[in-house]
Formats: sequence, C-alpha cells, structure tokens
Amino acid sequence: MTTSDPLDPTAERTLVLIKPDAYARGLTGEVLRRIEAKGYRLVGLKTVHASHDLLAEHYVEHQGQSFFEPLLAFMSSGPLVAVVVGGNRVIEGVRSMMGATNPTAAAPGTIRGDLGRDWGTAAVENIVHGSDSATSADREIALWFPELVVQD
Ligand code: DAT
Ligand code: MG
Repeated sequence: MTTSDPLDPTAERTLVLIKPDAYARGLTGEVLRRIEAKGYRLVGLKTVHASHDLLAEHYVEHQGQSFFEPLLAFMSSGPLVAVVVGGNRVIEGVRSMMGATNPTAAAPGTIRGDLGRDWGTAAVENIVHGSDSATSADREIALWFPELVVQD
C-alpha cells in the first residue's frame, strides 16, 4: 500500500460533518462533490442522527459558551452526514474550502460562502464542519468512526 492510497491508515485524514441544515436542504451531494472535485478521497461516510452526548463530546472545547446548548440542539435537530476525508494536507485544505465560520462573512467560492446564510438562529448554521488540526482530527475521527481507528 502506498501513501497515495486513500485507505492507507497513515495518510492524513480529517473529519467533515455535513450539518443538519445542509442535509435538510439537499446539499449533501454538493458538498461531497466539491470535496471530490478538489481531489480528496472519501474514506468513510455515514448518515447519523447524532445524540446530545456525542455532540457534547465533539464540541467539548465550546462548553460554557452561550451558544453551546443551541449548537447541540441544532446539530441534533435532524440527520447529518459524517465523512472521513483523506489526502495530503487535507485538514488545511478542507478548512480553506469551508470558509469563515460566519456564513455571511465567508468568501464567495467557499462552501459556507456559497451555500450558507444567516437565518437569525442562536447557533450559527453554516453547512459544514472540518477538523481544525491533526490533534482534533484524530480525536474527532475516533469519536465518529471508531471502526476506522487502527490500534497500535
Ligand atoms: P468552526 O466551525 O469554523 O471551527 P467554531 O469551532 O468556533 O467554528 O464553532 C463551532 C460552531 O459553533 C460553528 O461552526 C458555528 C457555531 N458558533 C461558533 N461561534 C458562534 C457564536 N458566536 N454564536 C453562535 N454560534 C456559533
Ligand atoms: Mg471549530
């Protein structure tokens, strides 16, 4: 197996969540299309109606923020699609494709800039999540895709 094999467990990976707003609007395919068109590989993919507990763990860094509970309510409001995406520098690459957190400010051409907007909700609804570092990616992939984690 070479490192160009997307299923090589040593290749760089990131966790993408196509959030309930995007799922409900039928934008899952458009987000996946962009990721594949960029050249990254879909390593794992599933539709999940995430629990409050899973989301509290996923967003643990935001515990105590005023938007924490609204964020969990939004993220558990319907199904989402969880994806492990692989490729060289994919963590940085997907963050760049996503655009800024606030979809009004996100640049046109980015996923959030093209597909998201402000709906006046307590939690920002912005189409997509992507891990922000290698440490976050490892932690988040273990949380959402324990079956993909190779024990050493
Ligand atoms: P990102 O998703 O760009 O990494 P983040 O980790 O700071 O942003 O926040 C996680 C999510 O929480 C974000 O995608 C949308 C929501 N959020 C962030 N800041 C917010 C705020 N001030 N008010 C409401 N929702 C917010
Ligand atoms: Mg973040």
